[in-house]
Amino acid sequence: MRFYGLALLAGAAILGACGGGGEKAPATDTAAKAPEASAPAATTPAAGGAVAKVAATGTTHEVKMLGDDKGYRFDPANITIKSGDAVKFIMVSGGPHNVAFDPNTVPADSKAQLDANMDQKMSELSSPLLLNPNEAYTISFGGVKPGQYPFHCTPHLAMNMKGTVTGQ
Ligand SMILES: [Cu+2]
Repeated sequence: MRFYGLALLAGAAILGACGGGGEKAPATDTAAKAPEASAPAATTPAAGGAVAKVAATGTTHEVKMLGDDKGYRFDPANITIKSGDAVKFIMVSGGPHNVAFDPNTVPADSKAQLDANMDQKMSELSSPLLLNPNEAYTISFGGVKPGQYPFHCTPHLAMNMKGTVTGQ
């Protein structure tokens, strides 16, 4: 009985010693080095001739983006706004949808301003894709001159998903 107990104690002591000795490699070495390099570079607007975004000050008009058994469409497709208003495009069904103005048809003297007013663009005058219902993308027409601004949905251009913002 007594030997048995001692043996257990000795065993525990050895296990304890082993456990303590096993911690010699500090865990911090490996974790520290990886995720530093890719800190997002601050996107400062280009220096020469860059146009600053102008926030909307007027009404926000809503346009739904739809795709169902009636086809792919903006609703309403044609809207009339005042300079300084905003247009909020809301993904309803049948996405992904986006809003893209054709650089060739946008009035030349407002192209840079409209482009500057669009956040997170995929390319010039082209919004990101909206994937999920109730996602929305708002474009300020602040500083954008009166005129016709035809737009389309890039994924559904061939299905005639188009509209026009008329600025007054
Ligand atoms: Cu679409």
